Amino acid sequence: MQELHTNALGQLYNPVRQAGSVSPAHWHVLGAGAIGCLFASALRRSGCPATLLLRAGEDQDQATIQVEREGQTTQVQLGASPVSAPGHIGHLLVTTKAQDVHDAVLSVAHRLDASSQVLLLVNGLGFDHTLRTELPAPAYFHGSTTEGAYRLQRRHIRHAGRGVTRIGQPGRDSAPDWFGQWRRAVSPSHWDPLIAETLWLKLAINCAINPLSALHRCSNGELAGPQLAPQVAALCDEVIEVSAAAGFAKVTTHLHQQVADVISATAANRSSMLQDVLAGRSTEIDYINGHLIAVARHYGISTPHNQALYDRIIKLGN
Ligand code: KPL
Repeated sequence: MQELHTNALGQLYNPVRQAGSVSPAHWHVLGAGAIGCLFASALRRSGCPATLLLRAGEDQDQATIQVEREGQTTQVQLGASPVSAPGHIGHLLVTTKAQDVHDAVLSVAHRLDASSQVLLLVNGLGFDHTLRTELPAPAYFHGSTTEGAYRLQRRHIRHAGRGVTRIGQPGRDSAPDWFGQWRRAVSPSHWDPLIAETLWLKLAINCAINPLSALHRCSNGELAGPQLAPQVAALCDEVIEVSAAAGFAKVTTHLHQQVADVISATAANRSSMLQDVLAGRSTEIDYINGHLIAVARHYGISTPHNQALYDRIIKLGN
């Protein structure tokens, strides 16, 4: 009898029949935060081998992830491997903070080659330029997700809200072989031929929400109030101007409304940057407003509102 597996939505399926003769990709995961744990456990539960990559000094070959969802806790057993181990990595999922991507991927460079597929599911933009020059061999993919998960304890997360995951490679219309299995594990996932636009829109929205909420230590919803809404609008205006210069005019046509929609849909949430500031972690500001400012500079555009917020976040010293 064939073994049935459960995908992240709790649906049963037969991985062998659905995947044809393709053996499941073995995913290694760098960055065991909330999203890393969520996707690693979903991949494992759907029948893909999945291994957490451990920092130097951590020495174990098994790891357990606990996922709380709608009051129920599921334990998922995965492989574990120190980054310094020798084995080849065919499929690498990177879910670190933007500022950690470069060093994290380089720490497993000896395990990657031209056949390796590296999926960067990371906030912000511009974190991979140096990496791609220093390590050009693997195929790099980008992703963006609206799945809502947060960390309760180490490798113990709550899956608070279902979202959509988009994956793509700029300039590539069709999905690679591994995407069929990925999609059964992490559902719903879409192959996105316009991933560059998707990532730019996410950046645009994050520029307007993240630093303001982090500086005022307020929930996303408070940005809609009379004191902060004009600042959100001023940030959006600058982002729209830079977007037009950078070839993303269409992406930000409705930016004011899109930002208002995200603020209202996530009203009770703390932005990821506020969470970083409150936890004393470094922020992703260089890869959000910092990236926008760098692109603006390239086109000779001044962005005083984004610059002022950038400077204030940098001054926090995280
Ligand atoms: O992506 C987010 C973040 O916090 O980084 C938003 C959309 C702003 C939700 O909080």
